[in-house]
Amino acid sequence: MGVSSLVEPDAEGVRAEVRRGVQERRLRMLVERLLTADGVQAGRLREVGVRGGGDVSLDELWRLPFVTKQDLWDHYPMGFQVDRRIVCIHGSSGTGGRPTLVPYTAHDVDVWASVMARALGGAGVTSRSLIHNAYGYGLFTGGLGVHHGGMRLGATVLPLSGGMTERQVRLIADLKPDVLCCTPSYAIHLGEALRHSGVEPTFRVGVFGAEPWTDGMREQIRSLLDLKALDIYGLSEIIGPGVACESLDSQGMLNVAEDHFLVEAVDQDGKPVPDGTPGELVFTTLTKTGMPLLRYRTGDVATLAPPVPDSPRTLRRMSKVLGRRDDMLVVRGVNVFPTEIESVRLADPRVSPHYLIVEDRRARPELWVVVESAQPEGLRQNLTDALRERLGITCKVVVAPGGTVPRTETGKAQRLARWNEGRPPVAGLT
Ligand code: DLL
Repeated sequence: MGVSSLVEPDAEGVRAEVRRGVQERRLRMLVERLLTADGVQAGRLREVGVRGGGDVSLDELWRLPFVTKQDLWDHYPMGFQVDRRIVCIHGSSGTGGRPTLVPYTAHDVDVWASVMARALGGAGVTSRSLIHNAYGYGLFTGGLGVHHGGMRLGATVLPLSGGMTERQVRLIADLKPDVLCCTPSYAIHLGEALRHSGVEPTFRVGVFGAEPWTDGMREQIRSLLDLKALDIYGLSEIIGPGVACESLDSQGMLNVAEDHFLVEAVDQDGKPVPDGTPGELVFTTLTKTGMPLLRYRTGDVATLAPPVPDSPRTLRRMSKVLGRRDDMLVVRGVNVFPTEIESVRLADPRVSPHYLIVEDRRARPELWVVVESAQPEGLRQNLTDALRERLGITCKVVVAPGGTVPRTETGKAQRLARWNEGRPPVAGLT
C-alpha cells in the first residue's frame, strides 16, 4: 500500500495560494452569517469593530475573539445555533457530566460525509471495501460520522457500534471485513477477543481515534490485528471525526480538512505558535451553517506542519494529539501528559494494555500508575525507574493482577481518575 488517490482533488490537491483564497472568501461569508444571525458571536465581533465580512482577513485572524467550551456550556443547550433548518443533533457527554450539543443542517451533514469520505479514501478505503464500524452510534459522532463517509465513498458499512464483542468476532469470521473503524482501545480489546477465539483478523487498514493513543499502541494494534493503523481526529463541536485524518502517505501526521476547518495552534495566552511547537488547536468552521464557530479553542495540544513536500495532498498537517490542556497534570511543579505515561507502559512487554493513572489530590500531590501484569517480578521497580527517567518525578506504581482496572467496552477508555478524598478509585492503592 503506497499513495492513496484523492477523493476530492479540487479540495485536497489545490495549490496553497488557491486554497488560501477559498478560505478567505469562506471566512468573510462566515462572518456575514454570524452577524446576520445576531447571536453571541455577532456581539463579540461588533465589540472588536467588525461590521461586515470585508472587515476580516486571514492575516488578521488573531484579532477575532475566541469561543470556548465554557461559552457553549453557558449558552446550553442551543445558544450558538444560527440556522433553524436543523436535521440532527450530536454531541458529547463531556467532562464533569456536562453535555455539549451540536445542531447540524443538511448542508453540515453533507460536509461531514465529504470530509469523512476523504479521510477513509486517504486510508486506502475504496468502494469495494467492507467497513466494520465499531464506533458507538448515537449522540456520539464516531458511529454516524464513519457511516456517512463510508456510504459517500460507495463502500459497504457494517453498523456494529461498540460492545457485544462476541457478536463482532462472529461477524469478522463470517463477513471478512477489510477495514476496521473504532477507538484504539476497543481495537486492542477486539484483537484480544479474536486471538482468544482463534479467529484470523481480515483487516487491511484501521482508522482509529476519539481518544489519545501513541505510536507504541499503534505497534501493539498492528501486531494483534495485522493491519495498517491510522489516526483520525475530530470533535463534535467542529463536526465529529474527519476534521483531520492520517493517510497512507502523510508520514505519521494527520491531514487537516482546512478548506472547511481552518486550523491555528496557540499558546496559553492565545498567541500563535510556529509550526513544530506544541500549541492548543483552534478551529474555525468555514462552511458550517447549523452551529458555525469562529476560533474555537479545543483544549487539544498538537503541533502543526506544512504538507509533505511534493505530495499530491496539499493540506496542512497536525501531529497526533499530545494531550489535552486540562488533562495536563501538574505534579510537584512538573507538567505530565498521560500519553507520556502510556509510552513508558508500552515499552515494557510485560504490562497489559489496561492501566489507570490516578491523580491523588488528598494531601501532597502524588501520581499513581496502576498496571496489570502476569509477570510482576521486578516490574514495579523497573516501571518506577522508567517513569522517573521520562517524567522527572517519582510515581507510585502498583502492579495488579489481570481484571483489576475497569474496562470500557463502549465509549472512550478512561485512563485518568482523580482521587480527592475517601476510598481510592481502584483497588490496591495503599
Ligand atoms: O471523539 C469525534 C471522533 C469520533 C473522532 C471518532 C475520531 C473518531 P468528541 O466526543 O466530541 O468527538 O470528543 C472530542 O476527543 O477534543 C480530543 O480531546 C479527543 N480526540 C478525538 N480524536 C482524537 C485522536 C470525537 N485521534 C475530543 N487523538 C477531542 C486524541 C482525540 N484525542
